[in-house]
Amino acid sequence: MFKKILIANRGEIAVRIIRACREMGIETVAVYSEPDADALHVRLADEAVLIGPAKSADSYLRADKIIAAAKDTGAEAIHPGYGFLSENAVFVRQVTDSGLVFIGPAPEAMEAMGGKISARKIAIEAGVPVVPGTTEPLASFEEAEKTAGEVGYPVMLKASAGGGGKGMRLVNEPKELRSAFETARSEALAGFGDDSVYIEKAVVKPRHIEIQVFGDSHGNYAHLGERECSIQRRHQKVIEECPSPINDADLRSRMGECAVKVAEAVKYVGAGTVEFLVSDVDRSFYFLEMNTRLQVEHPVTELVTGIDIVREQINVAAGRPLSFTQDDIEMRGHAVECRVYAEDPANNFLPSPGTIRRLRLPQGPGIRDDGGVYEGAEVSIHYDPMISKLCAYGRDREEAIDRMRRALQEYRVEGIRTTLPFFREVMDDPVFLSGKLDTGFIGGFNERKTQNTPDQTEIDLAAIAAALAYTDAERARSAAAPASRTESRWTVAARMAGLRSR
Ligand code: MV4
Repeated sequence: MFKKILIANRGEIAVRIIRACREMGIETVAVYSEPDADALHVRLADEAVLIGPAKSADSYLRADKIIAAAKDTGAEAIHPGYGFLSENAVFVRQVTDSGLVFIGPAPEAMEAMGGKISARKIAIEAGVPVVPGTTEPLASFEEAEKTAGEVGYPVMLKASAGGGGKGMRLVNEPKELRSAFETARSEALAGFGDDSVYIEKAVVKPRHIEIQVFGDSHGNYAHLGERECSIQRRHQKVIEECPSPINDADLRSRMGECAVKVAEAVKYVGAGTVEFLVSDVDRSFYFLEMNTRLQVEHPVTELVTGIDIVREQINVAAGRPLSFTQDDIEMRGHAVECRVYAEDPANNFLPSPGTIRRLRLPQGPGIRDDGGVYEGAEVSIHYDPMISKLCAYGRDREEAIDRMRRALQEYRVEGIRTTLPFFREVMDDPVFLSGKLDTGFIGGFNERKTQNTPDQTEIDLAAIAAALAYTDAERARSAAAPASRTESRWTVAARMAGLRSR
């Protein structure tokens, strides 16, 4: 087992990994950029190495500096966390060529899953359902037209070099196809320097459900159930939960088996996540892609299965077998995660950097907050503005949401704006509470909000109506009392409604 691990990341995930190392008796080395000198992960690590200025390209993405820091401090392994270099096969090779262990999959597995087309081909060969469509880029509009006719509308045109929702176009009927095809190609060329586009049948209002998988270097594989990740904003997950409200044991085992088949196909070692689109119509599911890293939302799986995913990653990287078999895995209870961001929901979620003047974190039954900040900490503009992942665990979904609602009320941050008010509203949203989620949830939530929020005229009229009702009551009372100078009812009403009387 490693004696010392370097964490090549920052923020809450660096803190999370340091905690796992500490519990395992492993020393930790943090790396940090100049603005992160006082960051929580630097404070918690046993050692810390400055690797550069604020810009990620000059610090957290500088493979040479990270590897040098590991060599200089005698760290035997590097944990990349997520983001930054966590899915960079070149970095993995540099780490292993330097005689260090990369805590994650082999570069070949990373590369096999890195390209969407190659990942699709692997899934097809593994007998895993993919969305019907082409696996090679379309050679012509005629081929697009032919395929669309075969799979049926609506279809989705996707840029081969796209990803994360970029370079996708939904086509609902044949007459739209030609212009959509031309536009998709020109956008792909402009966006990614590669105009190749492929076509799939569109899964309408899909859920995004992902399966946590694990492989070790002894040929063992297992899945840790699913996570519901349909609540996304601009293809960024916002709220995740485990298990999915629609998954039952049968769907879970079928999706889990498919996820394990994909992992086996690339001899995957370590923690990975296989993403699926799930149709609410018939609960059919389709392979979307595989993420070859630890996911932000891993805590909800940890809470429901009891498995410490980071600990397993470290054990597997050290050559140990998985500490569990598939039969050991059971889903118990329900967990929900809210990604708390330093963004202003009242201002189109614009980042809200600054100093956290006051911070009160929620605690108590069923609450876990994986955070990377403290009172007085700076939320920088240089990096992802997530300040913590608030998780609530309960015996079932209802209890988990009750606890999340209570925790969101306790959670206090002053000095910056956060997405906390947004989550407080979602926890009372009838569609969210129903569990009938799909990737269009946030769009629908915003529409419901707009519909239920009266516009200013309605507010003024309500105020005047209230004032008139009040003056009527006043007049009735004064009619019973001695005569006195009575103002016109409009003057009184205007005064009551806070409007200047004309
Ligand atoms: C789709 C789809 C419907 N049908 N493919 C979005 C980003 C990338 N992961 C793939 N995405 C989608 N692919 C077909 N054939 C709907 C989406 C999609 C989506 C998927 C998962 C999570 C959020 C999403 C938001 C919009 C669209």
